[in-house]
Amino acid sequence: MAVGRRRRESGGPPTYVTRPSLPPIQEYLQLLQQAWKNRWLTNAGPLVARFEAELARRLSVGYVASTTNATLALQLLYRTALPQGRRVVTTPFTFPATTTALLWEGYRPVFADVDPETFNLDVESVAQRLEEDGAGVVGVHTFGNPAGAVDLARLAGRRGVPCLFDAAHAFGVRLAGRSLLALGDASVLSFHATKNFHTFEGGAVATPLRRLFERLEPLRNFGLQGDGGPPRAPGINAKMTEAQAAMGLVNLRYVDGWIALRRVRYELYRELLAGVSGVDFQRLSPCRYNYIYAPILLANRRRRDRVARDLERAGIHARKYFYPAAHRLSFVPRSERDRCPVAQNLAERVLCLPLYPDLPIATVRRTARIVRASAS
Ligand code: T4K
Repeated sequence: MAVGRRRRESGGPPTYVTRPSLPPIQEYLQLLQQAWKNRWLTNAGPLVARFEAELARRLSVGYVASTTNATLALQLLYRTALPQGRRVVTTPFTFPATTTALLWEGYRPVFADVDPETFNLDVESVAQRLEEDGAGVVGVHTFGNPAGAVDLARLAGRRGVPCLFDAAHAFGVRLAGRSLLALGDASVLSFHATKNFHTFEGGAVATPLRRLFERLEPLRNFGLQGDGGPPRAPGINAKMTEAQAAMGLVNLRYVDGWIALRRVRYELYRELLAGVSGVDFQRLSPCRYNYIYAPILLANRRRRDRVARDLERAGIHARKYFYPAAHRLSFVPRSERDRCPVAQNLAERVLCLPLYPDLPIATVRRTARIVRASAS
């Protein structure tokens, strides 16, 4: 009903914030035929093994454990790397999964504030919260931006606590020629359909640390060690299927091209909105970026909501990622509510514009025109 109304008002189909990138279906079907031939569909099949090996090579990281989705990957990683039941310092400016996975695993999330320009954790603020008995840090490369990650890993190293990254947005990002996934103890990638690289649903833990990988890897398969014996730790079912891995293997052939197409559209937004009063962009660290989202920062909440409404009327569904900020979620302890004014401010001002490889250039121009008219 709502979609039908939007179609009429805009005179065409709606423009979503993103659309899954799709390879030629024949290539996917060819790989699926292998699964049919093998008659092997899940539980560490050959396509999953091949996908993990290709990912590790492609992302220049020692060990990769694929999973059903990134949320379960976060849970497995937290459980493996963080001391049970303790306080963990993390960011409020993120998708709820970063925080809810901590809660599901019985940790207490405590929030540090973020940098107003990069949107990533403010290292000073993290240092302060670590003082209060923080047992680990979970950073996020927000919208793929690696800003501050090196300093965060260094700080955690100095304090002797694990440093984990929710790298759900960071597929393909490289920093000073190195994989971002080499930083810290481990990182989690998301291969959800809406990401720049996907396996329908999917995720992975990537780590340079062999021992961490060896402890985590069996947990995604009920804790079974593959020796026919009983589980030695309470695992869960977080296995990737052959159908997901097949999608990943085909998409690996196309992802660089898709990123290049995203880049053209992202840079066009920047060009068209440069100097517009009341519109700012996230400050990206110098890196090989992946152009996964196109966030803009409006002057205040009222303007942000007005721009979103005007776009919506034109059939363009921009998204308020990430509103509300995680420290304001109803199930987070009230004592965290007033701690992070910068994150709160960002949550009220950020709007993600449509961005995907085949987004028509004319739609980028139309979106930018509406933003220009509505933002100031
Ligand atoms: N950590 C961070 C920092 C994350 O951002 C996320 C997920 C996670 C962890 C957890 O990762 P996973 O467990 O999901 O692997 C979407 C995604 O579902 C979610 O993966 C993502 N972050 C988040 C930022 O975005 P929604 O609720 O905004 O999705 P939805 O269904 O509204 O889709 C967005 C738009 O995409 C729609 O308006 C239309 C379009 N779309 C979507 C799907 C699924 C399509 O055109 N086709 C599709 O198949 O959460």
